[in-house]
Amino acid sequence: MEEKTYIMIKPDGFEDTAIVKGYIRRAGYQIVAQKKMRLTEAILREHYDFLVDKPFFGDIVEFMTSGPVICMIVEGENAVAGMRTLMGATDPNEAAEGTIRKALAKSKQRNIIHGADSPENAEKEIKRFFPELAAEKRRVYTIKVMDEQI
Ligand code: IDP
Repeated sequence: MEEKTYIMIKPDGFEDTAIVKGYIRRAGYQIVAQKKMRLTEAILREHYDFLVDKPFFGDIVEFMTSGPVICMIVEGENAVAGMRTLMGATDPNEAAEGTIRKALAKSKQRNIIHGADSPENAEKEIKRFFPELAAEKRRVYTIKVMDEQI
């Protein structure tokens, strides 16, 4: 099934943006929208609402606001589950060979990349990080936002 997912390169992956995009494209997915952004604590409280009570949440905010992120909408056959597989386990020590986190991530927290874990969350996250698409009054899933060189 052709679907869209929300992917985000975290601040520790910014320097490796081209490499990460290479993984995504070689796996057969298309990056149909992308932008560089700086996150705020407010958006992280929404995005990681299931983690706000964890003792390490402050570290997550510090890490995720420490530099720019690359927000992407990635499209393809079973993109949500497929991208989760390509990313690898949260902890790079547990990630399978050939995955992005195995190759590039440093720790369970500094793990390079985020990917939505269900089609429902993908839709929510696309709306959260690409609110300008809703304002376009076109279907978010058919628009190509920008293809700037990053
Ligand atoms: P996921 O990114 O693989 O879906 P989640 O469990 O949803 O993993 O956690 C979201 C993010 O929060 C992780 O990618 C990681 O950056 C951070 N995180 C999760 N668990 C821990 C932990 O035990 N220690 C430090 N950071 C964590």
